[in-house]
Parts: sequence; C-alpha cells; structure tokens
Amino acid sequence: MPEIKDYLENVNTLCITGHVRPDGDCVGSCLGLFLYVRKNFPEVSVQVYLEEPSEKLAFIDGFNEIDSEYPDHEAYDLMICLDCAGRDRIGKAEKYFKDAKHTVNIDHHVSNTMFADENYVDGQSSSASEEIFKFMEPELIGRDTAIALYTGIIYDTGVFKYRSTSPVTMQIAAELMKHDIPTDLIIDESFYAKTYEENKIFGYAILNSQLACGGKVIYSALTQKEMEEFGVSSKELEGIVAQLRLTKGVLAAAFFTETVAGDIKLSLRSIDPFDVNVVAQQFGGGGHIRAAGATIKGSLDECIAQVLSAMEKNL
Ligand SMILES: [Mn+2]
Repeated sequence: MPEIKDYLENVNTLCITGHVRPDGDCVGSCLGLFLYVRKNFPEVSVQVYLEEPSEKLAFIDGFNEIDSEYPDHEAYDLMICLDCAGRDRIGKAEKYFKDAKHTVNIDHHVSNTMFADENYVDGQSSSASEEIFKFMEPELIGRDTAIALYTGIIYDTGVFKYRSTSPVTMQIAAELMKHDIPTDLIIDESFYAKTYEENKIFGYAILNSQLACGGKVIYSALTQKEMEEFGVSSKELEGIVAQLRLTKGVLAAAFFTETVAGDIKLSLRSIDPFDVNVVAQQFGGGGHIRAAGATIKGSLDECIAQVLSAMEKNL
C-alpha cells in the first residue's frame, strides 16, 4: 500500500476534494489529509475545495481554509478525491480534476466507478476517514488530523453503531484517541448537536407521528409551511426518521417532507425482516434494505396513503 509521501514526490501543488453536499466523513477526511500534508510536507502547496459544509464541523482545524468559491487555478500536479463514488460526485472541482497531472481516488463506497488514474476503494472500510488513515504514518499524525479523522469515523459509523464498524475501525479510533482528543465533544458536535429550531421541529415531528398497518409502521410528515414556521430547511431534519424507527414494536418508519418544489421526499428505515428498498423502488427511488428513499409527485395526503398501502402489502 502506498503512503502519502509516495504520492508527493515531485509534487508542488496538491488539490484535495470530496463529494457534493459534503458530510462529516467527507469534511473530516479532506481536512485530515490537508492538515497532515501541511504539517509534514511544507514544501507542497495544498488546497481543499468543497461546497460550503455545515458550521457544526467548524471545530475541525482548517475548516476556514476550505475554498467553496472554486477559482480558476493552473493545473495541479496531484488531485486526491476522497469519499467520492464517481466523477460526477466531485461537483465544481471537476475543472481541477480535468486538468490535474495525476489523480487519485480513495474511497469506501462499493459502487465506486474507479474514475481516477489510481483507485483505492475498500468497501469494507467504515469511512473515507478510516481509509485515508491507512495511507498515513502514525507518528506523523498530529492532534488536528486525529480530530478530523475521528470526526469522519464517528459520522459515517453513526457513533460506532452501523455494521460497517469493524475491529479495524476501532483500532484506528484507538490510535487517534492517543492524541488526547476531546471525543465527547467531537461526538456531540458531529452527530448529536442540534440547533434550538432543529430540536423543536424534531419534537414536533415525533409528537405528530402516527402508527399504521396494525402498529407495524410509524410515520410522520412535515409540510413546507411547517418548516418555514420553525425556520428550518429540509437539511435540518436529520435523525427524525431514525428516531421513529426506534419505536418499540415497529418494523418500519416512513418520514414525508414537502420540498420547496412541491414534491414529496420520502425517507424509510426498517428493522429485519422489512425491506424498505423494495417499497422505495415502487416510487422510483431506492437505497438499501434498511434505509431507502424516494421523491414522489403528488399531494402529501395522497403520497402518505399510497406509501402506507405499499408498506402494508410488504409486511
Ligand atoms: Mn463516507
């Protein structure tokens, strides 16, 4: 396996990017690599390009140096893409990718299209942050990089909960903890913290939830008007469907939200043996067995009725 230093031979300029609408793993892995290179390879000029990430991740060093303007730049010697399953996922960084003298793709999505000159994709890896750690020399990792990578792992494993969390993930997390990082704060900030408005609408959505299909399904819905009243956007509804799914006795949860365009966004979660991917596919969407979604045309009430009927048949 190559190391970062192998890539940086004869490299003066390095461009790092992740995927559009960057999440905690994307920002964590990109900044982790950025901080590592800046500390250990000061002769390399390095820049991270990402769409504006959530301010919740501002505790990671280097956050304010992320460029979301994508100015023109002469061809980079090297471009490293992290957490990107395909070339279409790099968004506006495409122009740097097109010109770059050499490109490397490091990722953990099984669906990765191997779009770069060199591709390192490990579908067993919990996160891009776990993946990029394996390219680093542990003794060269600073506390700032440790915080960034730990954040990415926390985000993509749902605080070490999802099945993607392996013994290797835990070993890497243990290595990172040796840097005396504030793990409690990182977990709060990258996963659980909500704004006042987010907490209010979270409670509201749970309060208005209803059981269906003989108590086997739970659902809730939010209209665009309600979101406006609470002052939140659709991006700020994370965790609601996951909480609904945790209801005792329930096999599946459905969460409906009206988009600005007037469509209905459906999010589904389930436990064994309920397959929500099958349900989502009936509405032109998809995903995984336990987590899937779709965007549906029609009124909120119609969509709820149709989806509940499809779920009833799938029970
Ligand atoms: Mn990821």
